[in-house]
Amino acid sequence: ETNGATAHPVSSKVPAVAHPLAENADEIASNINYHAQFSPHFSPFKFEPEQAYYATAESVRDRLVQQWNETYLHFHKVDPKQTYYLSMEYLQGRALTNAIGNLNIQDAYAGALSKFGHELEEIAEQEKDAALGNGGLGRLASCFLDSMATLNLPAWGYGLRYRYGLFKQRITKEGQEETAEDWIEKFSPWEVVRHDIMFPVRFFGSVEVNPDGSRKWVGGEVVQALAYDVPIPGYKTKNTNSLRLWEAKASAKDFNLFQFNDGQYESAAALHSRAHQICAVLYPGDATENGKLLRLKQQFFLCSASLQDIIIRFKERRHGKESWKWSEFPSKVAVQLNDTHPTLAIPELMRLLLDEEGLGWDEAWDVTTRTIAYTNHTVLPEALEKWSQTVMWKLLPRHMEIIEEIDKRFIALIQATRLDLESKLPSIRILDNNPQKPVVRMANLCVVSAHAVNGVAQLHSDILKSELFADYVSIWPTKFQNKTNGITPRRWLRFCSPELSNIITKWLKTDSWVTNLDLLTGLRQFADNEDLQAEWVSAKMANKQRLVQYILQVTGVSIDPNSLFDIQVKRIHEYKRQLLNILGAIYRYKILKEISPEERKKTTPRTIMIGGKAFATYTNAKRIVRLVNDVGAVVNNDPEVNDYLKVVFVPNYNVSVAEILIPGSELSQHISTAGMEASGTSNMKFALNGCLIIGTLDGANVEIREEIGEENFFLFGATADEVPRLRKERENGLFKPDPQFEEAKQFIRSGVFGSYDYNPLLESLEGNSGYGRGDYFLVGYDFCTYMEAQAKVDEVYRNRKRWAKMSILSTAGSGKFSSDRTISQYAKEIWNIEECRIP
Ligand code: B1N
Repeated sequence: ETNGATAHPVSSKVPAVAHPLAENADEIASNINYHAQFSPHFSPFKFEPEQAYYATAESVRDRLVQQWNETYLHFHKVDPKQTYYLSMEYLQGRALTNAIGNLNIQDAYAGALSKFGHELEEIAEQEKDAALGNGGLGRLASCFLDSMATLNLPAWGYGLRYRYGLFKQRITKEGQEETAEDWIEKFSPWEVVRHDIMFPVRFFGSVEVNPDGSRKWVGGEVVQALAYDVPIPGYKTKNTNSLRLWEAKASAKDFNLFQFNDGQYESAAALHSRAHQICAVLYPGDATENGKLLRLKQQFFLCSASLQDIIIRFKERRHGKESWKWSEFPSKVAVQLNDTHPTLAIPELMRLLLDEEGLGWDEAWDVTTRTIAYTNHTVLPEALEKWSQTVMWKLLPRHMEIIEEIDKRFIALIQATRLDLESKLPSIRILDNNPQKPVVRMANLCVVSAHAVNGVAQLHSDILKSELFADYVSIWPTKFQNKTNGITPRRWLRFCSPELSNIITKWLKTDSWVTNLDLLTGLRQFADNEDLQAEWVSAKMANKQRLVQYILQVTGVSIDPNSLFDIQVKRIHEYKRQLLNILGAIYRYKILKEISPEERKKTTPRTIMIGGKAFATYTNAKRIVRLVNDVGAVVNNDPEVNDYLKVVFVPNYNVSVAEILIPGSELSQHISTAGMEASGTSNMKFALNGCLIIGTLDGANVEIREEIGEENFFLFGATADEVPRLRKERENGLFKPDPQFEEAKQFIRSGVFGSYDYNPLLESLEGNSGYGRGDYFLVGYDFCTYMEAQAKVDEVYRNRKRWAKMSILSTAGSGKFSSDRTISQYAKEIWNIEECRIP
C-alpha cells in the first residue's frame, strides 16, 4: 500500500459536508472531508495519516461538543452538588480511540476512513499522548475522570496545561536521555480555549490592613489564568464532563512597548516570559520532592484559578434566588485534593471567604473544612511536601497568616481536649518552626483542614492510621477512610484488547461487564472449559504478536511469541525494586550459561521486559536503566542462551505503550518492598488482562490476591510488619545474604555486562550506604523467596492449560478494581453527590 499524497485524496468521491451528529460511515466520511478542507491546518489536498488523524479527531470533537454543551446546561439547570477534582497531574494518553469507543461508533468511523484508504488503528496511532503526569497518581486522576463521566456524576477535573509534559526517554549506550515532549507542537484537537474564562492570580505583594481590621492581599505580580477545556466523554452516555486546564498568560499591558522600541527586547517581554514559565513544564518528580519556587507557584496557580472559577459558578447558580448563604457552599461543592500538591486550596478558599466575601473566621473555616477532602498517595518521607516558611511568606504572605492562624487554633484544640496529645504537638502541628529550616507541613495542614482523609488501598490506609497519621486518629476517629484505587475497564480492557473483550462478551452473553465489572466473576464457571481456554489463548497470542512487532520496531530485538512474556513497567524507583528483577534475570542467565544444551532445552523460555522513566537527577534509578540495557545487549546477542532468555528495556514507557504491553503480558512483576507502594494501579490493569502477578504483599496486591485467589498469585517476600525488624537486623549485621544473591552481584562486577562501574549501585545493596543503611529496600533479604516464586512460575507455565485457567481466573477476579467502584465510593462516602444524567 502506498502512502503517497495521491493515494489518499481528500475529496475523491466523498463530499465535504458538516454532519456533526452523523451516524453512518458515508456521512462521517463527509464530515471528515469537511474538516480536512474547511478547518485547514496543513497544505490543501494532503491527506496522509497525520492529516487524516486531525480531521477525524475534529469530526469526533464536533459530536462531543454537542453533548458537552448539553451536559453543562443540564447541570446548570438542575444545580446538583458537584465535585471538583484538583490535581497537578493527568495522564490522559490518547483520546481518539477512547472517544470513538465511548460513543460506540467504531464501525462507522472505521468504515468512513476506509473510504479514504485509511485504517482507523493506524490513524489513531498518529495522536501524541497527553502526558501531563508522571505515573500512577496522574493516571489515576484520568481513570477517575472517565468513571465520573460514565457514572453521570457532576464532577470535573482541574489541572494545568503544561506546554511540555513528561519528558521523552531515549536510550543510548550511556542509558537514559531526556528530551522535552511537545504534545501540542501542532495543536490538540481535544482542547477548547475559553477566551471568556480568565482569572487573575497574584504572587508576592503584601498584606494591607483596612480601617475595619479586615485584611487584603495587594501588590506583587499578577498573572492571568486562561481556561482550556478538554471534553471527557462517558461510556455509552450523553454525559460529557470537563477537564479544565489553566494556562498562565500575561496581558498586552504587561508588554513594555517603550522598552521594545528601544531595543530592549528581553526586558520588554520580561513579564510575559515569567508568566510563560509557570505552565512551561510538568514537574518530573514521582514520589520525590525538590523544593522549587516554580513548583509552588504552579500549585498556587492551579488552586487560585480553580477556586475563583468554582465560586463564580456557585454564585451564578444562586443568581435570582432570593437569599442564599455561604453555609450552602459545601452542599453544592466538594473539592478533592489529589495528594498534598493542591493543599494551597485550603488557605486560598479561607482567604477568598474572609477577605473577598467578608465572612468571619468560624464561618469561613466551617465552609472550608466541609468542602475539602484529601487523598494521601504515599508514605515515603521524601515525598511528604514541606515548604519553606521563608519562601511562603514571600510568595503568599496572606496565606501564611492564615496558615499560622489554623496552626494556632489547632494547638488550642489539642490543649482543650483531654487526649494527652501535647507531647505530640511538635510533630502533629502544621508549622515546623525549627530555626534552621522552618517549614509548613502540607500533609498536616490537609489532615487538620479536610473533613475526610483517605488512603488508596486497604494496607496503605491501615498504615496511615497506625503510623503516619496515628496521632490524629484519636482526635478525629471517623475522618480516616480507605478508597482502594481502580482503573477504567474501558481503556484498559475493552479498547486496548478488543479480542479478549469479544470473548468475554461472548461467554458472559452480555457486554454489560464494561460498566459492571463484577460480572466478570461469571467467567469462573468456564475456567476449565477447553473451548474458552483455546479462544482465550489465541486472543492472548494475537496480543503477544502485536507486542512482538512493537518491540522489534522500537528496539530492533526480535522476541519469541512462544516464550513467557514477563513485564515490569512503572517509574524507576529503588523501592519498586527493578533491581531485584534484573538481578534475578542475571542469575537466570548465569545458570543458563552453566548448564548443558540438553538441560537448557528443558527450561521455560522467557522474555523479560522492563520499562519506565527515571527522574533525571535520581542517579541510582538511572544506573538501573543502564544496567537493564547492558544486560539485554549481552544476553540477547548470546547465541547459546538467547532462545531461552531475552531481556528488553522498553523505551519511553507511557500510556499508549502500556496499551500495547499490558494486553500482551502473561506475567507481571509488582515487587516493591512491603509497605512502600501505596497501591499500584498497573497491577490491576495486568490482572484484568489475564496476566498473572508475581508480587509482594504490598499496596493493592493484597486485595488483588484476595479477589483472584491465592493459588493464582505468585507471592514472595517479607510482609510490611516484618520490614522494620528486618531493617534493624540488617543494621546490626545479623543478616546473612543468600549465596545466589552474592553470585548475581559478583557476575555484574566481573564485567560480563561491560565496563561501566556498577559498584556504587551494588553498594546500595550492601554495607551502610543508600538511605543511610545498606539495602534499605531489602533486595537481598527477599531475593531468595523471589527466586523460588520465579521457579514456581516456570513450572506452572510449562502446563499451558493450567496457566490458561489461572489467566481466566485472574480476569474473572478483577471486577473490584474498576474505577467505577472506587468513584462510587468517593461519591457516597466522601462527596455526597449523586448522578445527574442528561435526559
Ligand atoms: O500514586 C498511585 C499509587 O498507586 C502508587 O502506589 C503511588 O506511588 C502513587 C510526588 C507522587 N504517590 N505519590 C506520588 C507523584 C508525583 C509527585 O510529584 C508524589 N505518586 C504516588 C495512585 O494512588
